[in-house]
Amino acid sequence: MLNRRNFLTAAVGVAATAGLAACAKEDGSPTGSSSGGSKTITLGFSQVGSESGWRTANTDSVKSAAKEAGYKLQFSDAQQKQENQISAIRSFIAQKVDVIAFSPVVVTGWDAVLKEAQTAKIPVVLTDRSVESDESLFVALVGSDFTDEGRRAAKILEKVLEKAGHKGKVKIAQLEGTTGAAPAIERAKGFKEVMDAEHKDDWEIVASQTGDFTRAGGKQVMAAFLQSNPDIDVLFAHNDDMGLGAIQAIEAAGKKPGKDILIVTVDGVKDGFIAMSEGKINAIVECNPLLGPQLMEVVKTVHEGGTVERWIKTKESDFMQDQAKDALPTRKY
Ligand code: GZL
Repeated sequence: MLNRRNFLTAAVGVAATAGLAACAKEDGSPTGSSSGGSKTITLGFSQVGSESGWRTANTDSVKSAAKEAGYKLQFSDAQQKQENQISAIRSFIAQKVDVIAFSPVVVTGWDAVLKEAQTAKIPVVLTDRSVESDESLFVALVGSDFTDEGRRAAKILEKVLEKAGHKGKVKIAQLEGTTGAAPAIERAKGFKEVMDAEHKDDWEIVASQTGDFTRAGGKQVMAAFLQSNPDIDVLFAHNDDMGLGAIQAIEAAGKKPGKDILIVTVDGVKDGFIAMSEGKINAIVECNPLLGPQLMEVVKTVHEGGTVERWIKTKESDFMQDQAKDALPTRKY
């Protein structure tokens, strides 16, 4: 899995390559000059899908930022299928777009199509999620550190348990994101890092399964968890939407979410904050979807042959239940 060290060491080589790639196409014609040129930049963007409130906010951010920047946006929704993303990227190559950006639904299986983009001298920018690929095949990642989000979820769970006066062993159910997706892999890894380091003797993950980042998935899997583990103390859901689905299952089982079962989720979408203000979610680790403006900055720089940082991280906070009401009016997504 890609990490900050890998990104930084590869920065110089890749940025230079990207710079060259961004300056010339097959026939060597310039794609844009240092003055930016008059040609409108065409950006091909392949989006994962529309599986969650986070994804909707992310799509809105990319579309509005492209409009604001005056770029021609070719947008494709892959409905969470990798094959749809690969064919979208191939069609962007055929259309000879200036830059390709995408949020990879899973981490593997991209080398072939990214090599085709490189051969076509079209720079590729990753947004939101990373890939396990040859790092020379893309210019940068604009997105969050999911491993750190997993660590933050474990650390804020410590505060939630203390506030709830929970003593002794802690039985944890984990709703994982889409199998093979960077946020699912890395949030689980970060959470486990803290568990192994600081809670070897008192925390135990008694059930862990993917809910595919959807409300329906969260509800269905949580109902099954409750059948086999009626004494779950905590739910760690890799996103708010699965947590919101799980709340329905917890209530259907006659239990109180946020009280009988303490809940920590990741994202910070409005519905998550509303549930938190109602006492049903105990804490939220923010994962900022509003990547559009940062992406357009990267697209402009790369198109003009400049160099960019390999990992442009988003700023994020964490919220306890008692902060929800005050934060709600200013939440942007
Ligand atoms: C995280 C993003 C994840 C969100 C989910 O950056 O990839 O995908 O956490 C979304 O809500 O489905």
